Amino acid sequence: MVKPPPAPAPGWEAAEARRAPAALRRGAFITLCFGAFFFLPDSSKHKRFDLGLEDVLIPHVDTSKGGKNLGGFLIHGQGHDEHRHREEEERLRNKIRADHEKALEEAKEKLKKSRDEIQAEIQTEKNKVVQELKKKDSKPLPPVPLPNLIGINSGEPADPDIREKRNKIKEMMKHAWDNYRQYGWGHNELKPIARKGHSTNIFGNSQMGATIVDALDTLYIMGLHDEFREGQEWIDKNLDFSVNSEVSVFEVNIRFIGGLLAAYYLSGQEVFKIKAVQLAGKLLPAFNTPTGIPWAMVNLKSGVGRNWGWASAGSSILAEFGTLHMEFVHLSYLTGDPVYYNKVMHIRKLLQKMDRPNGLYPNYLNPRTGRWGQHHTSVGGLGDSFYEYLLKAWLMSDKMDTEARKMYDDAIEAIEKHLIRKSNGGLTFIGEWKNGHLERKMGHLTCFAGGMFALGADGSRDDKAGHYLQLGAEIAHTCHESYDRTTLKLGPEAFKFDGGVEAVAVRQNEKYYILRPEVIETYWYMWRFTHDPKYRQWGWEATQAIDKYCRVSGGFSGVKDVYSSSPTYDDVQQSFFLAETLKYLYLLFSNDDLLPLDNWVFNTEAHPLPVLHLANTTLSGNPAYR
Ligand code: DMJ
Repeated sequence: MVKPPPAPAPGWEAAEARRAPAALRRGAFITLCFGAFFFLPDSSKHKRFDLGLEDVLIPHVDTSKGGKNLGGFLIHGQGHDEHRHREEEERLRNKIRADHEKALEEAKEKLKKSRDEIQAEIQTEKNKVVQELKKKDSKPLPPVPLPNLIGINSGEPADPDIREKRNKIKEMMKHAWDNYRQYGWGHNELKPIARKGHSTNIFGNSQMGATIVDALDTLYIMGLHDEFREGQEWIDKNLDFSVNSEVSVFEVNIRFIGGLLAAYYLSGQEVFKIKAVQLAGKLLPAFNTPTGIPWAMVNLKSGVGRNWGWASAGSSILAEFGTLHMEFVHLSYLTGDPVYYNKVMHIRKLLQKMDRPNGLYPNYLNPRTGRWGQHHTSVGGLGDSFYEYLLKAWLMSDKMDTEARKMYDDAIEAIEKHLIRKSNGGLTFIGEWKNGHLERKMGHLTCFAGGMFALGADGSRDDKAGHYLQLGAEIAHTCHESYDRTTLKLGPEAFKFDGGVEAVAVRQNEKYYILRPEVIETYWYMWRFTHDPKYRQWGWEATQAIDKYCRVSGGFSGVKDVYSSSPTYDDVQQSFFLAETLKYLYLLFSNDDLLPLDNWVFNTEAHPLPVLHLANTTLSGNPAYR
């Protein structure tokens, strides 16, 4: 609708009002000619075409009531007025014709340009649109009071021997980082032997600098501040999530969102928070399933999600959709937007309503039907961090989220009853439940559970704290045995307790060590809760073995057979080696006042997030929510 004119010269005003649309049409025509039109938001595309030619060329004149309505302008009088009006229409038509001719001339001029020039113009146009979208994405977040950030710069041990060990671990971190910096910068991971970048399908097909994001908080607590700044600069300038890339929702959440949030809390640098929130927005379409259980993978650009081809009956994986809670609660806390919190609470509510065979959670859940897939249960791969996050949801809420604690207690009771056994040689192990049968095999991944039991001991049901601390110690012992019974003193990927075999890998494809952290993670938790020196001793054995057998001049590599005295390398420096393995080792040789467990909860990728002292679990205590 055109506004009524304020002065008695409607014709002139009308012409002025038409001038802008004519210029717009000229712009639209040129834009259309060179393809950039497709980068415009839908609303502006439509706007341009709504101002069509007939809008101007066919005036809305109604002569029936002795007055004229010209595009909203009411013109009174006849004779002289009508003549003036016709003249004005004529002038307007001429002007429009002239504008069109000019536009055509401009278009012809453009077509004379070289292909390169035209492409450069399209690129400029695209960049402008991308910049505008970016500006929209990075709108300021509401100020939120920061939680208690205690013990960020402490931990220096007084004992010179411990200090020396800690320095050695810092040196290993520098070796891993410097080589990645030199040979793999910006790639997701490093191939330390080929000395080039590496990636896997969990990160999609673009260079998202996974090692940089995963390593940031370790660099920070080790005091490697120049390296931290390099990483920050790369993230600021290069980390872009508007890419046509299909990523794992779980991996991106634990490594990227967890890593960015931890870097934000430790350093206070806003860029990390902004990037975490931008990325989280890109993961949200994964939740658009009939049940709200997210897909395993999502395309960051299109938002299209799907599940792994290998998962039972098109299912989502328990350890993946069940390992979002910590990060998503923090996202809601920092943004004041409950959307993240609601997504993870919806998953929890759905799981609470479901029947659980023997009280156990199967690893597979179909996001279309809401039904379990195969009845396999594991505290290792496919199940592990779901249980971890139930406990940590409670801890992170300052122990207010008692619903999570209850779910954890119930789950652990069922696990103890059906999955935990003692071997003939007296080693406590956690097996895997497969369709009513216990497989007497334990994965390296499962070894994290020793630390989890110790962490959950305080606050356990029926005051069984001593029992759970003991269970943690037994798992730590078993996992140490799995290391000690190898040639390299590094643990295999999976080991058996069957047919006379105890804590030893049997199949060739289970004999590898890929720089995983879980055993060291458990040593560290056990150390924090008991201060038994054997945990530092075991941690040091592992440090020396890694340095001896996994270190190469281009970084650190996994090894293919821990029982071979001349192992071959897998040529991958995993990002979790910097995020977790080296961080847990460093913490093991630091004082307890570095990241104290009363104030910090580590996500499953070892990224520390502060305890949120909120009034209750619905986050209604968060000022940003009001
Ligand atoms: C890490 O990415 C996380 O710890 C995850 O929960 C499982 N495993 C790897 C490291 O082994």
